Amino acid sequence: GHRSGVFWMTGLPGAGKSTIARATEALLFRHGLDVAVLDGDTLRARLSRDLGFSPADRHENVRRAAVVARMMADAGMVVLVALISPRAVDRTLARTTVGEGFHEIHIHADRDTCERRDPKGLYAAARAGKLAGFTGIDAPYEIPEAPDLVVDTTAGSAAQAAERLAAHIEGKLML
Ligand code: GGZ
Repeated sequence: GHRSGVFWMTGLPGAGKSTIARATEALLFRHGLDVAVLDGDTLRARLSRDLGFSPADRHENVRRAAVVARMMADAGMVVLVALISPRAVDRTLARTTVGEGFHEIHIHADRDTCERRDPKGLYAAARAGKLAGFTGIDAPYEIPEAPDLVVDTTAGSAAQAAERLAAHIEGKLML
């Protein structure tokens, strides 16, 4: 198919971005869409190995992801981008870079919930002073002011969140 769009999933570490992106990808694939996930973890291991977590490096990380997402959408794909992208100004750059078909999705859980989940132990490492500049502890996360959709992951399952996101996406695709 040629139905395309970029669905930019921003949120705190541990909010559920990667999990929901993967579950949503599976749902959309079953519905016959060409869909791909650009995940912060994977991008940083491949495209952005030279980048760390300073504000400037996060900015560059977001910029590169937006460029790649745009190219994939131009090729006819539904692109799910799962990046913390903590700064509103960087997300605005992503919106501008992608252009038509950009949608901002806030994957929301409050910081305490994310910290309790701590899937990779990074909140604990940050609390212990072993990881400086960790988003939510000693680096900022700016809550999206006017996202296209907020997915609250504190209530309900990841599968339910993915159903909701997939339904939203299917109503927003460019033809
Ligand atoms: C935030 C960090 C940090 C710091 C390492 N701050 O749960 P994870 O581990 O696998 O996903 C997080 C990932 C965040 O990369 P992004 O590319 O999404 O970030 S950004 O959009 O801000 O550029 C986390 C891990 O990297 N990680 N150190 N200090 N997350």
